[in-house]
Amino acid sequence: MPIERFAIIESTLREGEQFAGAWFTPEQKVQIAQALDEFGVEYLELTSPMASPQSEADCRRIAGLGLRAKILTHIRTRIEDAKRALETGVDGIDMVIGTSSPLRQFSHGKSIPEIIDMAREVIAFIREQAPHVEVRFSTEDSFRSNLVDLLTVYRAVDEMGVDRVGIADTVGIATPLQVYELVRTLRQVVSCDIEFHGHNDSGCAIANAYMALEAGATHVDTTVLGIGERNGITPLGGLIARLYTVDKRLVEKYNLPKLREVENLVADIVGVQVPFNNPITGITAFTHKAGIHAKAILNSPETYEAIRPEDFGMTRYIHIAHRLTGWNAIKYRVQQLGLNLTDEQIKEATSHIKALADQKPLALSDVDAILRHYHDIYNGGNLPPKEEQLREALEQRKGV
Ligand code: HCA
Ligand code: CU
Repeated sequence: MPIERFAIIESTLREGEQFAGAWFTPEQKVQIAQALDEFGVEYLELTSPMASPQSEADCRRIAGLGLRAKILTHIRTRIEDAKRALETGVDGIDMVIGTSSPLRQFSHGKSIPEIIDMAREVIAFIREQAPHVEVRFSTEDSFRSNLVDLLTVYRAVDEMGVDRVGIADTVGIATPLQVYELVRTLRQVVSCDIEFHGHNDSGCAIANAYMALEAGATHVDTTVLGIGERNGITPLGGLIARLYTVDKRLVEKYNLPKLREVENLVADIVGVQVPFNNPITGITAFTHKAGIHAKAILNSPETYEAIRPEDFGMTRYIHIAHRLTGWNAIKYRVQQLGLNLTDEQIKEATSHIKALADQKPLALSDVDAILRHYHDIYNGGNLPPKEEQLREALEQRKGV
């Protein structure tokens, strides 16, 4: 099923607040909300106003900012939670209840018919009090829930008129195929929208979110850098990279160059580094190293880049100071430095660089020194130097 339409529910200010390192001040929450709004996510999900007095105040404040994104808050399936949520002025309410047997047994202790009754009461209350407010109902721990139980609950709440049902891989165990199959099945059972919320305990959060969309889900939960309970959920940037490489047009609606700024902001606030291998914004995401790669990239970046760094305000880097380097990449550096060397001379310098790189790690400044030296030798005296003279001259240089 091709992805026709989808929206991001950005939960850095809810799931992200459950990250071990997160302690957001009200001002930081506003900053994060504004940055995500500028990026263009369709929804922001906020911590329940029942969590604490400050959480309630923050919810009201962000709901009152007049952002483009719709503001949601996340509650238990209870009337008192729904009441408090409505008082904050949010655009929508995401309610949740556990349906798996571990959660039914050890958390709330309710049976499936009791869960349906609770949902009916809360949904009817919200519909009656605030017909314009979006309602979503989700089942926590969906992948450890009995399929018949799950579908029974979803069908019931769909008939009660919710806007969306949510599937949650709360403990991060679902495989992409399981997600696909569950969403496909659910798509046949309900007529409302479908949301997917996936934890990353087994490293499948991006793949699972993508498979949910492929199977017909309409909404995906993300957080910036994937922060959340334990090791978190689908990261915003990773989902964007996944969708971009399927079809760039899927993510054209977002302000892509803003991604790095949003990630840096959240990384600073929660006291983590952006991982070196983060999709798109990781420090090595556009660094090319092997000679074969560097040569092709210099001819045409699409050879080894599935993502255009410029689309995200990033730049590529060609790493040439190592033993895997090639003469084409070295030639590029010669041109950057404005040196005058023939292809043959560059090949000779490249052999030299490779031989040195076998002895010790090189820095770019080492390569530059070698190239400048070759330039001086070949352009200073008119006679090409003998190999021994060259080696001697090079070995005399400190740090080479
Ligand atoms: C949690 C709740 C939740 C809710 C997801 C949802 C989960 O366990 O903290 O509302 O769909 O992962 O189940 O984040
Ligand atoms: Cu979660």
